[in-house]
Amino acid sequence: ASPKFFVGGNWKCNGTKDSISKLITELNSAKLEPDVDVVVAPPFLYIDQVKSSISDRIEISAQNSWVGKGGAFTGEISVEQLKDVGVKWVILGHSERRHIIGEKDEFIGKKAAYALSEGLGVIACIGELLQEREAGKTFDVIFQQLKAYADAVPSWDNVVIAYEPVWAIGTGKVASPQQAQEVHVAVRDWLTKNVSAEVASKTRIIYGGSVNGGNSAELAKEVDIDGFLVGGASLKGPEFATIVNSVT
Ligand code: G2H
Repeated sequence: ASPKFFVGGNWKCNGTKDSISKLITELNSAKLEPDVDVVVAPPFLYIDQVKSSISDRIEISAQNSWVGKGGAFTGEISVEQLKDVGVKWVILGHSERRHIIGEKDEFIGKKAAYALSEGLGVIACIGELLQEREAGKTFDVIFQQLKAYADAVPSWDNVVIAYEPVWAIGTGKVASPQQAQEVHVAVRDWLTKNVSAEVASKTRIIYGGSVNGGNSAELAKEVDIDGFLVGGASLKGPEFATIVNSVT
């Protein structure tokens, strides 16, 4: 059987108390297919507001977490604090953190290991830049990113891998279903060879990068696409529900 479909909404650095309240009302009244894990990742500041008003049907993710126990780390948020307010997941290794903030593979691996050891699920992002794809280095890049997670994590039980080609993020230029499927198969093969066949078959590999209500159904037909990480289109409740319901 294929692993359970997983759809995450990454709200990034968007929203106000009012717009988020409207979005929650939309999400709470949307009809969501039951056999899908649905997660939203609000900005830290609004997590409490979301947690207290969103349906229990939807779990909450953070968009980042500190690499170890909290303390004197100005501006950071610890895994313990996230758990305290009811967060179940954290997105790590997002390309915006890799390429804008400068987070490196090893640091991301450590963050994943710490979050998992404390019981959070990790949405572990990977993905190549346009120039890397054009240079024929897509697989080298994603295998190196996968290795950094594999070297660090104690177990893959609570990990969802998000393949997000950087050239498709927020650009409106979605990967074709075939392009995404090709990489998802390569990720699964890599897991078989380097972790285990069991982890390869159980781990959800979701696609992110300009997913919307108009392209999710085609993408979801691909055998190795086990869900989506959605940015822009997750800010609209009805459209996000359409993406959730594209499960096949
Ligand atoms: C990729 C995605 C969500 P968008 O970053 O993580 O964003 O759907 O806006 O391309």
